[in-house]
Amino acid sequence: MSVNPELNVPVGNSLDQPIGRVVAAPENHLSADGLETARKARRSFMGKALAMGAGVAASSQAAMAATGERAILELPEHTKGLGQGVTASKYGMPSKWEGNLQRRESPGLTRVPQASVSFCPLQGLFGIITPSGLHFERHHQGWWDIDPSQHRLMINGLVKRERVFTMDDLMRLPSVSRIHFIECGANTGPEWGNVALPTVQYTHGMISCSEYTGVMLSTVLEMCGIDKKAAKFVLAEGADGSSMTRTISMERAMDDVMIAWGMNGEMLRPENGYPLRLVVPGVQGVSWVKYLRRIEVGDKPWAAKDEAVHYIDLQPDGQHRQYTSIQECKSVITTPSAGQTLLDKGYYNVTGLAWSGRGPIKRVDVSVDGGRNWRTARLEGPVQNKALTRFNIDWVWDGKPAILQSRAIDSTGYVQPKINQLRAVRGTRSIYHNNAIQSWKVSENGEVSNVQVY
Ligand SMILES: Nc1nc2c(c(=O)[nH]1)N[C@H]1C(S)=C(S)[C@@H](COP(=O)(O)O)O[C@H]1N2
Ligand SMILES: [Mo]
Repeated sequence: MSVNPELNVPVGNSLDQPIGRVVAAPENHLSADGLETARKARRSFMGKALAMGAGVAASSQAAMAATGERAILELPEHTKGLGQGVTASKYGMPSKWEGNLQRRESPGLTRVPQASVSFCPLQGLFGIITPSGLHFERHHQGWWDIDPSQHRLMINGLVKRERVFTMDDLMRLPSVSRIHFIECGANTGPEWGNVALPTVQYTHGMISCSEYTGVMLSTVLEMCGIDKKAAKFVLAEGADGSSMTRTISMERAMDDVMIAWGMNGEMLRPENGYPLRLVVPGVQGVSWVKYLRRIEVGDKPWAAKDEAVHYIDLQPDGQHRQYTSIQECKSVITTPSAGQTLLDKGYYNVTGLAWSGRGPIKRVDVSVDGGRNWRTARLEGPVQNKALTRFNIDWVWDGKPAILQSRAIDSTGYVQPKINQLRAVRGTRSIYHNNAIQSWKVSENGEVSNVQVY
């Protein structure tokens, strides 16, 4: 089996994994006091089972021998010895066998790690939630671990009462928890220029999905008394050296934007904006201001550098699209994907992720012949608003070359476009906002690679 060293889950391995979980032994549910009783009960059960007849034992031994598997034939060390003590007073970490599953930097993408990207290993993840230690990172001037007791959020501008909040002030307010994706506007950007990055981690890894906890921005703005007639926009500002400021319409600000301190059940990670970040569901990552320190209410867009000069799309006619905020409907197959290798012909569960900045995903279709025929995939529910949605579909590979694609449709009826449809409208000089259908080629030898199909 040949596997790219950066890939944690070669396709072969994921099929080798047990399909169901072994039912937990009863002692798993008992307190320490109950353990001895449970052990005795188990011993007597096993004794009875053994006594039930040598015939059963003999045939099961024959079956075991036939497997030729050491883990079956011999009792492994860990069935005999004493395991490790509880993992108290330190943060629990993933298994050492999973160490290859890491965020990765794209070599040569940026000059310094403080103004760079680390990509999320989508090929190794299950479900829709991104483990916080694998959340993609995008910093313009490096990250900070800010002392929350010193951190402040100021609300100023067209409000009746300008206010400064401490973290404690904010965390007393009515809170909500919601699952949303965040995608950098530059995700999949190199595909505009036909640059075939080698794995889904690099093509699509500037997306992650978490459960965020915080207070609605509308709650805080209402506390300050916004001037309903004049107030049309808000400006969000971060406390790092990047002078990250972004304009958000008042309509959106009062809708589903959150001031979040929580991510996946714990405080935000420093890389992702600890202790406070803006969550702007459906909108490109740059508006999700980290280390949030100020929100100004105003009557016109600010045209800050990160919206006037950066994060704009150069069109074929030489003009730029500005304030293109919403991440349009998009999807990608994460397994099998480029860099992985199919071990053999036969059954595969094709799986991937779909999302839309406009609402929930309605349907995902999958093609194995480069877009000639499509079948509808199974969505893993519950399907959530402006969140990643996991899809699966059965596929029996006949060993011949194949081209795998997925095409998502969102609740507005919008259908994810092909790359040539996007190029016809937007040209080839954009960096941002590429939501085209992704194609993975499966070669006869099972190797999967990144190709473009027009
Ligand atoms: N203060 C601050 N906020 C920021 C940035 C930044 O560099 N500084 N980067 C932005 C960009 S471009 C993106 S894509 C997202 C990335 O968020 P993440 O690092 O949590 O993935 O944060 C946005 N918010
Ligand atoms: Mo970004």
